[in-house]
Amino acid sequence: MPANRPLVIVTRKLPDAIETRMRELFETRLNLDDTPMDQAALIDAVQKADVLVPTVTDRVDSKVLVRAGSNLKLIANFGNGVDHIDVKTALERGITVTNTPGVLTEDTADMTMALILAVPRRLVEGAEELKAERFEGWSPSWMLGHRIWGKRLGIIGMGRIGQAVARRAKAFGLQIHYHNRKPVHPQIERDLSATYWESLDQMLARMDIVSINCPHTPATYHLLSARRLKLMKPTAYIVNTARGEVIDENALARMLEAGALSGAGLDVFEREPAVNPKLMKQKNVVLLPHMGSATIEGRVDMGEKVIVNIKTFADGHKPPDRVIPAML
Ligand code: 8YV
Repeated sequence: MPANRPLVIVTRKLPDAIETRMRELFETRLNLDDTPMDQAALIDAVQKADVLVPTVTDRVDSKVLVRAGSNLKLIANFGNGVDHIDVKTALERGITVTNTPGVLTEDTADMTMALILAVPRRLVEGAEELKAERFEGWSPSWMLGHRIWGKRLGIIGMGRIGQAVARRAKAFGLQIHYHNRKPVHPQIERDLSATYWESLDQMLARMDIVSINCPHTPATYHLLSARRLKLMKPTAYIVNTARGEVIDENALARMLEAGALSGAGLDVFEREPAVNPKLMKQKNVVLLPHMGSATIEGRVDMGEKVIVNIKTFADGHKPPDRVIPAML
């Protein structure tokens, strides 16, 4: 790759300040009208680029990667999750992959907490009732939801985002439980008054609210399968701001329809942008269009990380946010 000005192809529209800086530093091709790239466009990009900057909407799979030109040496993902990139094939072909960890933790945790509040307290439903002019004055029995204070929250995936959710939830009076590949540091557990469950099945059966905060990997695909969803209490709620694929969406929709679960707050879906029509019909769900990390500040910080990763790599050093297979 040309040492100083690699050809960087960016697949989507990024914040202006980021695009401007990228053009100052690199030979940069932008996507100003923000049309998502189809497979043919992606193949064309990987054939030309020294560096590809994709997002979650690009499927950088082995079919795309086998067509990559020999000059493609870095995929600097704009985003934390890399489940849309075949990292193994990339690494086998000598392509480094980086992501943007850390900078969307607090925003995603805020949105998770918002859903933890919104679903049991019927926030969206209430707002819709008012706009539909069905508010006829206060009533002791109208729009009753459920208290979250004192309830048990089970966090699946106690990484950076899971812990940030736990800090918020503790302040709201929830009891923190979690399932993770391994327990977190004892000091963190003490600070959060958190209880570790090695068995996900056992934890699920006892929680009032379950929050998904783990990445989507082959090991977490449909982690919340139909069998596991059935272990949950019918009074329980489920919140997902991680990846749709972690829950069997069809099974979840069926259970909500049957009243076997009390509600769900979902920011992510299995086949985005498509959303299961059964979910759309439910009253007890809050559905958001994958906006957990959607703050201007967060997007600029993500862009800065992408720039640092490309610049460090182009200068001949190891970029700070390399994705290594052990992480997946
Ligand atoms: C990002 C996300 O905005 O970073 C992630 O993993 O899910 C999102 O919040 C998106 O991935 C951008 O590519």
